[in-house]
Order: sequence, then structure tokens, then C-alpha cells
Amino acid sequence: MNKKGLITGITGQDGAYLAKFLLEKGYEVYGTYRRLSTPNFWRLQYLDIFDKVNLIPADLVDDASIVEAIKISNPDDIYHLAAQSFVGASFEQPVGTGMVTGLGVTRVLEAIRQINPKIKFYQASTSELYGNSSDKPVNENSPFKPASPYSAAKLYGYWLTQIYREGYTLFVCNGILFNHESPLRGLEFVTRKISNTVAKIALDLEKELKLGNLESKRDWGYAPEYVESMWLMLQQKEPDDYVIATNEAHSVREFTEKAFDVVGLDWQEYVKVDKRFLRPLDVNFLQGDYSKAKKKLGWEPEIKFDKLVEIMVKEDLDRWERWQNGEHFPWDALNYPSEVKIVTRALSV
Ligand code: NAP
Ligand code: G4F
Repeated sequence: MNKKGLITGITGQDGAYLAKFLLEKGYEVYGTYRRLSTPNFWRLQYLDIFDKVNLIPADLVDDASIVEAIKISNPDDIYHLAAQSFVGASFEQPVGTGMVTGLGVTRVLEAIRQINPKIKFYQASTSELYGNSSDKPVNENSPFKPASPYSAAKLYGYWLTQIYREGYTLFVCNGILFNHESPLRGLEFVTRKISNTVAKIALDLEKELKLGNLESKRDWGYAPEYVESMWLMLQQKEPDDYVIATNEAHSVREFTEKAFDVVGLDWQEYVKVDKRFLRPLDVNFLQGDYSKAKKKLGWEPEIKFDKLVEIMVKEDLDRWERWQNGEHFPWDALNYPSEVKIVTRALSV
């Protein structure tokens, strides 16, 4: 019989890629989604897997819906990816982020404990846990120092996962994933904001790109490769925690420069710094040492920085060209408002 995997947050970037990966491995795939007034399945449609997955409505603030999702799917493995995942928004919705990104983990773990403690569990932990603790590569033993409501909520989820592992001997793992990007990345995140706007500028559909902190550095990898590591963690004999990264750090400025290079334009002519995109507190540097994952999981990244930027810009360019030619396809960018229309607290500081 096929194994069954339940993905919370299947409509997100990682959820969609993981669903595709598990389907290719022969899994029966279930995913939770939120009931929204406008359907939000474009990533599953874009990957051509919408008809191949089973969708269950559930919200992380509603314990009953999580219990129901687990009972309906009766999974071998749960990949807990659902979260309010945007660091910037966590400063605007600090309480909601705690309820969803933090307490949501406990709700899923507790449902597993009560319904079927044999279910294996993957927790989407993050490099944001380290915050500004180091300007060197960090590993599984490095100290944490969260710098946002998001990362504090994720730190809570990280510890709950360890507590359920030790306290109830559940098979649960923390994947401490560093930033991973793709053409399916949400438009609010800096990489996709850049690739999408650069593509529009190249086609004369946009005039400028407004960004915040250009100097912060991230360890950016390619999302389709990162979801494989989630599955690998659940295939091991013992549950454990792993850093997944490229061990390279590049600045937002470098990403921007490379992205404009892809379309043959000089970034300095188009980029403006806008203080609305600065955060009350930012993480300046993140770089991950993934030696443990390489040794124990046999996992290693292949797509590095230059290639990643190229993939993202070329895909957004292709989409806008197809749209100009009258083609219709599932895509987020058409409905995304210019960020200038979004009023946040930062406007008044
Ligand atoms: P994403 O694209 O923002 O997807 C988040 C998913 O969570 C979406 O399916 C979203 O549903 C769902 N969700 C949000 N609030 C929910 C709620 N209250 N109830 C149920 N579902 C809810 O994030 P991602 O990039 O795929 O990341 C996946 C996970 O990995 C997240 O937990 C993120 O924090 C973590 N992570 C990401 C990275 C990265 O670089 N991408 C790195 C480390 C860790 P809607 O589609 O309805 O909004
Ligand atoms: O793309 P970002 O919003 O991602 P961030 O904050 O690193 O968080 C992402 O990665 C985490 C893993 O480390 C995940 F846990 C989390 O869920 C999410 O996926 O911002 C990256 C950097 C920040 O320093 C930000 O201040 O880019 C800087 N930045 C500069 N201008 C900007 C902008 N960020 C955004 N979103 N928009 C800007 O205009």
C-alpha cells in the first residue's frame, strides 16, 4: 500500500514542491488549505498536480480542524509547513503570528500524540532562530537569538518539537532551513519581489524597484532541492534536527545587481531605498553550515546563488511575456497590488 503524507500549508511555496516530490515517490498526498474568499491553488496548478492531491480544509487556530485533517488522511508522515511565514508581517501581527506560527505546532503535535503517536512529524524550523547571534556560519549547536515575533514563535515551535520527542518519544524532526527561493516564492519576499519587478522593468511595465535594507545577507538556496531534505529527515532511523543551507551568504544588494544583469540593465538606475521596507529589527547575516545533513542525510545543494537568480528572473520574464501575448495561466503576480498601496505602521515612523 502507498504511504500517506499530510502537508499542512500545501498552498505555499514549499508545500507545493513537497507535494510534487512526494507524488513522484509514490505517496498518497493530502494537504491542508485555508478556506479563503478567493481560491489560492495557483502553485499546485502551476506544477500540474492540483488534480493529484487530496485537499482538506483546516486552520492552525482551529484545533478541531487539525484533528479532523489527521483523522481523514490517517497519514504515516506529517510535514508541518503552515505558518504566518513573513517576518515583516510578524511585526504588524505579532499576536496572530504567535497563535499560528507558534501555537499551531503544539496543536499538531498534541493531535498526533492523542490520535496516533506513530506518525512521523517534520517541523519547518528556520535560520531566523539564530537572529543576530553570529557573523560566521552556524550549525545545529549554535546559540539562538530570535529578532522578530516570527522567529520567537518559531523558537517556541522548535522547542515544543524537542519536548515531544524527548517527553513522548515521538519521531519528530526540526529542519532548520535557511532561506530558499524559487519562481513559486511569495511576492512579498525580497528575492521574488526583485525578480518580478526586474522582469517588469525589462518589459517597460514598471519604472523602479523600491527596497529596504540592501546590506543584509542571506544564505539563499533553491526550494525544490530543500524539500527533499524534509523527506530525508523522516527516512532516518532516529529523529534529529538538521541545518539545510548552501554555506554561502550574499547581500540583497548583490541579488539585485545580479538580477538586473540577467536582463542587461544597470541596477543603480532603477533601485530606490524606501524606509517603509525597513524592519524595526533586522537580521543582518545568516550563513549555514550543512555538514551534518551532508554526512547523515547525504543531502547537498546543487543550485547556488548565480543560478538561482537567473532561474527566478528568467521565469518571471517568461511569464510577463506570455501574459503580453494573451496567454492565461495560474499566476500570482497579476493580482498582487503594488506595495505602494499597502499601508503599514512603518509609514508613520
Ligand atoms: P509560504 O509560502 O508562506 O506558505 C505558508 C503556508 O501556510 C501557506 O499554505 C498558507 O496558506 C499556510 N497558512 C498560513 N496561515 C495559516 C493558518 N492560520 N492556518 C493554516 N494554514 C496557514 O511559506 P514557505 O516559504 O512555503 O515556507 C514553509 C514553511 O517553512 C513555513 O513554516 C516557513 O515559516 C518555513 N520556512 C521557510 C523558509 C523559506 O526560506 N521559504 C525558510 C525556513 C523556514 P495560504 O496559502 O492560505 O496563505
Ligand atoms: O525575503 P525576506 O522577507 O526573508 P527573511 O526575512 O529572511 O525570511 C524568510 O526566510 C526565513 C529563513 O531565514 C524564513 F524563516 C521566513 O519564513 C522567510 O521565508 O527578507 C530578506 C532580507 C531581510 O533582511 C529584509 O530586511 O531582505 C531585506 N529586504 C530589503 N528590502 C527586504 C526588502 N525584504 C522584503 N521582504 N522586502 C523588501 O523590499
